[in-house]
Order: sequence, then C-alpha cells, then structure tokens
Amino acid sequence: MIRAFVALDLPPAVKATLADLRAGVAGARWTDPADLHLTLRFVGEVPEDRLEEVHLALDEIRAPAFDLTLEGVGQFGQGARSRLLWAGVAASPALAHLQAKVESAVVRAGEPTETRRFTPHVTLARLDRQAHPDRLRRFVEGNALLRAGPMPVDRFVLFESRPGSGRPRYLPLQDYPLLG
Ligand code: 2AM
Repeated sequence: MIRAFVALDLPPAVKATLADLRAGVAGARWTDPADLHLTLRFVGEVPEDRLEEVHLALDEIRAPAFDLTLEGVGQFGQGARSRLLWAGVAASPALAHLQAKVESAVVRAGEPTETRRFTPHVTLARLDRQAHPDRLRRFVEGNALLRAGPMPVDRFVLFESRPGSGRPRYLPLQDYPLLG
C-alpha cells in the first residue's frame, strides 16, 4: 500500500517566506520548509495498481497554468482544540477549477468522493496540546498581513507520504504540467 496525495509544490522563495514565520509558538511542530505544499486531494492508502489508475487519470487532466498568492494565516480548531496553523490562499477560480479536475480524476480512478469541502491552505505547523491559545492568537493576528507571491503554478504533483520514525517524508512520484 502507498499513502498518496496530490498537491502543489511551492517555489523556494515562497517556502523561504513561510519558513521565516517559524517562531514564537511553544507546542508548534513546524513543517520542514522543504515539505511545505498545498494539498489538492488526499488520496490515502491505496494498492499500487490503484495508484497507477490514479496516475493515469491525473495524466489526462488539461487545465491552464495560473498565478497564485498566499495570504494571511489562520488555525483549524479553536482554543484547547487548536490543531493546525496554516497560511491561506487568495481567492482563485483557477485553483478551484484545477482542484475539481483532480477530484474527479481521483474518483474516476475508483477512489471515494471527498466529502469535506476544499479549504485551500498550506500547513505551517501541527499543534501539541500545550500550544497556548494566547500565543496562537498573537501569531494569527501578527501575521494577518502575510502575503507570498504571486507565484506561477505550472504543474501539480503526486506525492507519496512515507511514514518515518519522526515526521512522514513526502516523496514526489510524478509531475503533471499545466497548459502554459
Ligand atoms: P493537512 O496539512 O491540512 O493536514 C499529506 O498528509 C497531506 O495530505 C497534508 O497536506 C494533509 O493536509 C493532507 N491530508 C488531508 N486529509 C488527510 C488525512 N485524512 N490524513 C492525512 N493527511 C491528510
């Protein structure tokens, strides 16, 4: 079985901007800058032949390249239930269009439909229980004006998430170019 997801990789300059945010929140396990990405669809654990079906379906996608800007930060979960800090994404019909195509390709390959609404974000940190709500609020308010990009999005990527002794490793399996 292979644990897989489809995502946008980020240019080095955008990763560097996001990496600079990694401070001041005790209990935050920051994403390694090399691993920063924007998930389009989490596929989950699939057998290799199913992953090949997913690859073939993704390979048929024809969608235009576009520019994307990251904007602001936020958290999933509130107070003691905070679990994740993220960077947000400026509204982008082109991103929504691409994500819908990826979703239908993955479903065409035999995977169940994703029932959760697509909330585009880049995970900056996962939060331990001891992450203090005041610190989180300060982080979110202090970075409300974050802006990274616009960055060109000219491809998307099928990644494998390989569990390790610590954090999982994300390995790019295949790139899919968008139309220039
Ligand atoms: P997250 O960063 O918002 O948690 C690889 O795990 C990627 O797939 C992550 O970006 C993660 O999003 C996303 N993902 C979505 N659903 C997931 C799930 N049920 N389990 C693990 N990762 C998931």
